[in-house]
Amino acid sequence: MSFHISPSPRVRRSPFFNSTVADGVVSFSPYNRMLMPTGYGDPLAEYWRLINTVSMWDVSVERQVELKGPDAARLAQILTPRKLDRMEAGVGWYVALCDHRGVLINDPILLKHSDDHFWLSIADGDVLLWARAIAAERGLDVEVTEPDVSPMAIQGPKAEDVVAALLGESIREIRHFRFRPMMLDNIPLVVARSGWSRQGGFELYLTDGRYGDELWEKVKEAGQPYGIGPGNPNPMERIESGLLSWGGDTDDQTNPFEVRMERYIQLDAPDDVVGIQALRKIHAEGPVRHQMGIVSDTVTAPDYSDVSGAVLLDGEEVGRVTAQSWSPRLEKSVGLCLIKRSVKADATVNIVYPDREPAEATVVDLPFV
Ligand code: THG
Repeated sequence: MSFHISPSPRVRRSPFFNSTVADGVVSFSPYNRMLMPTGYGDPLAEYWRLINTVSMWDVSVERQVELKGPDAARLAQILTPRKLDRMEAGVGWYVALCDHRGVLINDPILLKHSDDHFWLSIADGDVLLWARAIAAERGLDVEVTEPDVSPMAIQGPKAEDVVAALLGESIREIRHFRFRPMMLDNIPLVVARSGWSRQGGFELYLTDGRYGDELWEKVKEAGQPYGIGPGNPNPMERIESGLLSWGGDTDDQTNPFEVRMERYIQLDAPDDVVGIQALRKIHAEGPVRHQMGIVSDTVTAPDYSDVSGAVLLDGEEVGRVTAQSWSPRLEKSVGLCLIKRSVKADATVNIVYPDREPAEATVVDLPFV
């Protein structure tokens, strides 16, 4: 199979695009009308680099939706059922965005710059349209835009050393999910301790896309002594760690209680929060499904790619597998599923795949590692 993607203004380019190509990217996935690198040709090496040393990722597809103006804090609160009144400037919070049905429509990190300035660092979805529409319908005085901001993630046990070599020892003081604006020579950044892995690390939000290739080079150079190499949000590690992939693990009915986000929902959030009434009702009635892990001894072939299938209990379909991969640390095939709440840990189920032999699996609690 060999094909290419037609160039078009509709497929937006990451400021790191040329660098990722030069470094040998072999696959992309569409995300927020951009291309996210998803591999450099050696999935196992990329996985172990993240676990043992340090990996650098072009995650500029995690676009920012900027809320700016007197009603920015009001809009942020209306958009999420996590209570924001105690949020300080300089922190990021993981939040749920829900629609009026209480369905999870995105799971961004909300970064608070000041009382009238926020970023929603979004997963794959049209939050810009959504936030603008809600702001206009509620008559709020706030500008909602997509600024020139492109995150790069540096993840793994050596990430802190690399970022310290790059930006100085002071970065070691940045606590989990905190951020600060910094200059790297002439390159403007917002530096945060965060990222979509459980191996620890930082995200450098580049705030001027003209410096993409220059930043990539500098990170590569600073990371050389630590064995840095290119990677991407890693499907094996994130399944082992139980990190949510919105749009993959969720469907058009999924509410936050089903995907282990209950600690980010406060039912006493203000009554004007979008979806809060629906969430109170769902909570009172009890959510129907839950996200669980599956472990299979039947699937013994190392498979590094996501696959999906139907989950059957005694011949009856009780849900879907949403992601599955070989786990190099458990040396087993592991996966995530969204299944009926009545099906609990230790249940033995059958997975029926569209394109391979069915397999037996055991339902387990998350995370795996
Ligand atoms: N970084 C940035 N933006 C993003 C992501 C990112 N936007 C899209 C997507 N990823 C958002 N999704 C997540 C999901 C989980 C976490 C971060 C972003 C995460 N969760 C931890 C957990 O679930 O335990 C910690 C949450 C917490 O401490 O509150 O890290 O990766 N810029």
